[in-house]
Amino acid sequence: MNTFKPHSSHWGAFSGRYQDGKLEIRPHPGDPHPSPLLGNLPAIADSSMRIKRPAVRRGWLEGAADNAQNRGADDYVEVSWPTAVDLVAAELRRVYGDFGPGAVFGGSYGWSSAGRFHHAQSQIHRFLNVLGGYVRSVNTYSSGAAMVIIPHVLGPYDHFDRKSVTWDAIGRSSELVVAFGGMAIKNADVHGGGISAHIVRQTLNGASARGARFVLVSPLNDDFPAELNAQWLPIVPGTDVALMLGLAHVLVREGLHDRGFLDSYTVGYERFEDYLLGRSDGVEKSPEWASGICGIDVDSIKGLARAMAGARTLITVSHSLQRADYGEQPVWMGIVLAAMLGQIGLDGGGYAYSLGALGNIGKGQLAVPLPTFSQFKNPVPDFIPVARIADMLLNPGDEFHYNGRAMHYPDIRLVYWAGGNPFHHHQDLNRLRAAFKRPETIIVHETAWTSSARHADIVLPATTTLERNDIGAADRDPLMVAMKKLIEPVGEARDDYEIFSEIARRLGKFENFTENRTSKEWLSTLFETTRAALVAGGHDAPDFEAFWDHGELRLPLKPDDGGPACAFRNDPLASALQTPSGKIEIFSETIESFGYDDCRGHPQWYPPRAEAEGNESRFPLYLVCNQPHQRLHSQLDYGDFSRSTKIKSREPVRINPLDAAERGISDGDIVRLFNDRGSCLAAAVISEDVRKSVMQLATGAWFEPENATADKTMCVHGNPNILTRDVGTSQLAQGSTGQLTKVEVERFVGEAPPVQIFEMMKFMERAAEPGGIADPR
Ligand SMILES: Nc1nc2c(c(=O)[nH]1)N[C@H]1C(S)=C(S)[C@@H](COP(=O)(O)OP(=O)(O)OC[C@H]3O[C@@H](n4cnc5c(=O)[nH]c(N)nc54)[C@H](O)[C@@H]3O)O[C@H]1N2
Ligand SMILES: Nc1nc2c(c(=O)[nH]1)N[C@H]1C(S)=C(S)[C@@H](COP(=O)(O)OP(=O)(O)OC[C@H]3O[C@@H](n4cnc5c(=O)[nH]c(N)nc54)[C@H](O)[C@@H]3O)O[C@H]1N2
Ligand SMILES: [Mo]
Repeated sequence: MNTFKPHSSHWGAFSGRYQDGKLEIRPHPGDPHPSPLLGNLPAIADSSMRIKRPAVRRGWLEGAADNAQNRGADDYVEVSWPTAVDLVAAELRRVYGDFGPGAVFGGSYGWSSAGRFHHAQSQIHRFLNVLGGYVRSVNTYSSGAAMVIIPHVLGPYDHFDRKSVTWDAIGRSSELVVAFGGMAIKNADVHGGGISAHIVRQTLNGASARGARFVLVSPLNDDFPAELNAQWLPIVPGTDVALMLGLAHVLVREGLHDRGFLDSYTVGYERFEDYLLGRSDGVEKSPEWASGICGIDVDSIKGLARAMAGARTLITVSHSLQRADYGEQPVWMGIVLAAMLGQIGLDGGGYAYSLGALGNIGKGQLAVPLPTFSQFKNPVPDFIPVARIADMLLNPGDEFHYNGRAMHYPDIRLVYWAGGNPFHHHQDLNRLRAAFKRPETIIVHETAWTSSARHADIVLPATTTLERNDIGAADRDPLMVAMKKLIEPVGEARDDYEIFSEIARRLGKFENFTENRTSKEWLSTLFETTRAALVAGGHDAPDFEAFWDHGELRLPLKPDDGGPACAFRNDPLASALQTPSGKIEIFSETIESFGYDDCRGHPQWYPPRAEAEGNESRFPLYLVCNQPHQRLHSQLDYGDFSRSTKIKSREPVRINPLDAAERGISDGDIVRLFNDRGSCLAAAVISEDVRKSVMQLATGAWFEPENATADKTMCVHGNPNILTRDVGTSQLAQGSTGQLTKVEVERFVGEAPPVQIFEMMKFMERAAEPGGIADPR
């Protein structure tokens, strides 16, 4: 009889037991609302989607001329581990030798898995740094625009992401929470690195029972839990800035704005007010003006503005708002609106960016550092904003702008990825397919045959966390977990650490990479950082063996001091913000000095690009491409819970009844969504919870091209990134704009091409090991 052993994941702590060929999962007993996403885990143990052996794309292996054109459509040849490692080592030696580290792209963006040591991003970055470095990526798909605008106008991103308004403060003090983009409970199911207690639902309900009111500004009605009875303002997507300006206008016209706060704590309000009242551009941003853009009626705008001025009000702005054209603006304008209300720094009031987007945001701060595997230093100065990958591969040498700098795209020969899925996360997949034909070599470590693996030249099978021991711990979560190995490696899968160690050995860098430690030795070494801090703080501090035997360790939290915003309010000189003026920058001289036409000195309204281009008549529907409730991104789309939500094997797309009726679409129909960039099939779900003229198709259905050799192909499964635009938020941040796009939809007539992505990969015979490769040892 196997016993249940502790483990952890992005979607919760749990214990697991593998017996009779089945993995059983029990959520952590301390978790008040365990996530249903745990239901995707058992498939890891037995899915045909797991990569069993190293595999090499045939065209690359044979060195055929122009073979890169066949990426995404080629066969794979399984090879032995020694051969695979030799191939990778020889190719790295060639590229580093001939072109240097500036020709290697190792950005390798992605969530990988929980676990402080076997964290694929840390592993690959350390490995590439040992070889001399790599071109990196900066910022995230999550928060690309906010990470650049917030430091200019409020201070370090970290301060306002990690040390902002807490759930405790909302439970205690908020009277009105106005959530732009909502706080969908499904999003708080996950947190990168682990989450031991899902508390968002109970906190919101507690505040509601105390009498707090909630307003949901969103094109979807389920971005707040239903039981909150939030007031739903069904906004036209991409128009929050117009609504915020309309609210600000009411505050000024009715004398409800806090002049004292604006004078003491902000700079540049006057210039913004010139814009707001139309003195600078002749357009008053009145509620009537706002209503015509955002679709919320004038009385609701006026009523909300007055309510906000008359209560302890918290404004939240979700990540999703800034993952769109000019995404810097709603983040900034939300800050300005909160500043006008004068409540920034008050308990349960003011402004919180991205609260609810992940389960641990808004929890307390840990009082001790977590174990961290050093990535070493990267000497290569070149980088891209993360979502500019296709631009980089397609346009080496071209100039682009980022945060006040003119930069050039590097010339990339080799791409190395571990722990991310660009064919999940990137926009305009037909364009990404073209971009992925450019490098000479693409190497991917993956656990499963994702679309990114299917576009690589060398695919190395990685273990999942279930197949290895690790330490589970995450920012803002007090539970450290002894993640114990639950199953044997599937097929010939190996840990990323082991794979990199072997390649490093071939390249004479074994000691540099491993410091001569085994995985097990690394776990106890890394644990020491936290243990030493516990000792120094006078806390209980077990040694590694005791922690491992016990299975978990509770870490101390810092007291909730309200964070930098509260300190600034209490003493604006001693605790000045880390902005050029030391205050909230309603006008930023720095940003103005960059001279960008798509992000100027104060927040303002820009019509979304599709509207400006006049595409709205051919593609009249907004598509909201948000995070899936049934999985984390693309991870475990082959898992039981995710697959249980498919309809006729397709991803569900929600459509408003009026839009469906206009097009003769019924519930359960297979439909085709399309625009100039591409198309996909999905299954219609008719729902009143989406605003008229809006559809919703979550991200993460594994991309399956109808025709892998065509330049432009349809996805038969329902991946929205075949439709989204690959363009940066603005020249300031160059963030991803994947949340929104415009499309048309029709009922699919005839026999729909089958979804085969979850069928077993077909291989050529395990070929005779390729000759002609000199053994580099
Ligand atoms: N249209 C649109 N696109 C979006 C978004 C959107 O809102 N709309 N959201 C964006 C956002 S916010 C994000 S964060 C990204 C997410 O994009 P990603 O983080 O790239 O997505 P994941 O599916 O989590 O990819 C992680 C991959 O790592 C693999 N993996 C897991 N553990 C290991 C391991 O131990 N070793 C190795 N080698 N591999 C491992 C998994 O199998 C999986 O394929 O998507 C972005 N894309
Ligand atoms: N279950 C689950 N949870 C997740 C993830 C996941 O993959 N699965 N991914 C995690 C990650 S990496 C991140 S970064 C966060 C992302 O956090 P977010 O980006 O905030 O999450 P989304 O679900 O993409 O978007 C939230 C909601 O914003 C609304 N919205 C879209 N456009 C607009 C708009 O123009 N105006 C307004 N007012 N609302 C709009 C949509 O209705 C959408 O449901 O989620 C995290 N949580
Ligand atoms: Mo994200």
